[in-house]
Amino acid sequence: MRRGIARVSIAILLFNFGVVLALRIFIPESIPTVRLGTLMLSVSFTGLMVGSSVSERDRIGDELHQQTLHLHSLIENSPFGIVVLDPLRRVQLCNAVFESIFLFSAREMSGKTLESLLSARHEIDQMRELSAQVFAGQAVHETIRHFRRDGKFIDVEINAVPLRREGRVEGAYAIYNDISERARAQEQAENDAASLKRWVEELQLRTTQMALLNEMGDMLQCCANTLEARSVVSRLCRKLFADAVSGMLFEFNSTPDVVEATASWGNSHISESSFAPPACWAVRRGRAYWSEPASDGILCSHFMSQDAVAVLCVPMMAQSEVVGLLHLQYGSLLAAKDGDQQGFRKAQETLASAAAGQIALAFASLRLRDTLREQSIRDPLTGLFNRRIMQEALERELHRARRKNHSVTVALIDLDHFKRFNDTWGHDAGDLVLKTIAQVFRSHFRAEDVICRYGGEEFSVILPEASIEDAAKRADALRHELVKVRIRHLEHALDPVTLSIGLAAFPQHGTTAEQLLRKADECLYESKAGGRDRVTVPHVNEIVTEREVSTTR
Ligand code: GH3
Ligand code: MG
Ligand code: MG
Repeated sequence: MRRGIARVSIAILLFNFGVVLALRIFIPESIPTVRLGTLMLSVSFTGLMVGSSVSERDRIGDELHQQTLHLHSLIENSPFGIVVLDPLRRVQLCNAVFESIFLFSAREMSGKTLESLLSARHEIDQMRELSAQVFAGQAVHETIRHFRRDGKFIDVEINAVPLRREGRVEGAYAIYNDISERARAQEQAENDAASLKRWVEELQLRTTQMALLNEMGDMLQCCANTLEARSVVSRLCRKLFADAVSGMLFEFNSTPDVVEATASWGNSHISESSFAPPACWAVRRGRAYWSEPASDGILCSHFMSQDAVAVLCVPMMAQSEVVGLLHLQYGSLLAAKDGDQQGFRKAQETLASAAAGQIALAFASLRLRDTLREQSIRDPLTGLFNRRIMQEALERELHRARRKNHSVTVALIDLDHFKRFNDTWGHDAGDLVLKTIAQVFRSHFRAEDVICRYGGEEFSVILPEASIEDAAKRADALRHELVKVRIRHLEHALDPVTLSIGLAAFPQHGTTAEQLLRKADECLYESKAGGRDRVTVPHVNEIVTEREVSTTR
C-alpha cells in the first residue's frame, strides 16, 4: 500500500507538472495561473517526499522483519538451550532445547527467575553469583550441576553474556549445553581408573605380603631352635603387619595355665606379658578376635591399658590345639581407613591367621625336634645328660684342654647301698632319691660342668679347667651337702644318702677319655672298698703313659 502511495505521489507530481506546463504554453499571460502552477508543483513535490519516506520505512520494516525471523530461526534451531533474561533476571524467552533440558515449557518459565525454577538448595548461591556476574557486565563460562523438573540432576555448561543497551545492562543471554552424559562418562572413567589403581595397589600389597609370608616360612624352617624362631617372627611380623603399631607373640608355657610373651615388636604394648588363657577371647573361641577399646565392645582382659584403636588377637593352632597367640595393635591408621575399614580388617585378619598358622606349625615342629633331641641326650628320670653325651663331652673337653693347656677332672659317683631304698620303700622311693640327688648335683656344680647319669645309681661329672685338688674339694663338699638332705617319701623320712666318689684328672692320670674313666673307676672302687662315703684320688706317684696307666703304690 505504501508503494501505492509513492506511485500515486509520482503520478500527481507528473500530472501537476503537465498542468503547469500546459498553462504556461496555452495561457502565458495569466499570473494567477503561474501561482497555481507553483502551488501545484509544491504540493506534488511534498507528496513525492512523503511517498519516498514511506517507502524507505517500509523497506526498513521489511528488513527488520526478515532479521527477526532469522534470529528466531537461529534461536529455535540452535542445538543448545538458549535463554534470554530481562533486566529483572526473569526469563523473557527460551528455545525448545532449553525447554527439553529442564523439562519446563517456555510458558511455565516465562517471567520467573532461573534460580527459583532450576536449582537445588545448595546450588542457589552458585546460580545467584553467576547471574550477578553477568548482570555486572561480565561474560561467564561455568559448568553447574542443576536439578531438572523430574528431580534428576544434570551437568550443564553455561556461556552467559550481558545484553547492553546504551551502555547499560538490560538483560542477559545464556547458552546452555547439557554435558551430563559426557560428565557421567568422565566420572565413570575416573572411577574406573581409581578402582584399577586401587586393585593394582592391592595386588602389589598382597604380592609383597605373600613374599614376606613365604620368607618367614622358609626362615622358620631353617631355625635350629625356638629362640631363633622368635627373633625371625618379631623381625618379619614387623614388616608383614606394617599397618599395626606393635605386636606380640605369646606361647603356651610348659605350665599349661599361663600364656607368656616370647617376642614383641613396635612400642606401647597394651597387653600383659603373661596371663591365664581364658583372659583372651581369641584363645577361648579358637578364632581371631578384634577388641576395640574406644567402642562398647567386649575387650580381652589381658589388656593393661586402652591405648589402641583396635587390637587383633589370633590364636596359633597346631594339630587342633592352641599353642600360642599372635597379638596386633592398631592405632590411628585403622581409623584413617574410613570407607574401607571392614575390608582392611578382613584382610589383616586373613593375613594374621595365615601368619599365625605358619608360626604355630614351625613352633610345634621345633618343639617336637627339641623334645626328640632332649630325649636322645637326656635321661628321662633325672633330666641329666646320658652316657653317650658324657662320652662326647669328655672327648670335646679333652681336646680343648690339650689346645689350651689346662686340666680336666672326671668324677665317677656311686650311691652307697642304694638298693635298700628300693628294697625298703619300693622303686618309686628309689626314683625319688635319684631325682632329688640329680637336683642337688645341678645346684652344686658349676654351669660349665657336665653332669651325667652314667647308669643305674651311678653318675659322672666332667669338670673343665678344674685341677684334681679343686675337684676333690668340690666332691667332698657335695658329700657333706648331701648328708644334710632329707628326702621324704609318702610321709616317710628316708635315710640320708651317702656317696662313693672316684676322681681322675687330665693330663696327670690319663690323656684319653678311656684312661681317665678307667682311673676314676678304680678310685671309685677304692672308695667302696675303703668303707664308702668318701672321695678317692689317684696316688701322687702314679705315672701315666700314652698307652696305658701303670700304677705304682
Ligand atoms: P653299693 O653301695 O655297693 O653301690 O650298693 P648298691 O646297692 O648301691 O649297688 P647295687 O649295684 O647292688 O644296686 C644298685 C641298684 O640300683 C640295683 C637297681 O635295682 C637299682 N637301680 C638302678 N637304676 C634304677 C632306677 O632307675 N630306679 C630305681 N628305683 N632303682 C634303680
Ligand atoms: Mg653301682
Ligand atoms: Mg651303689
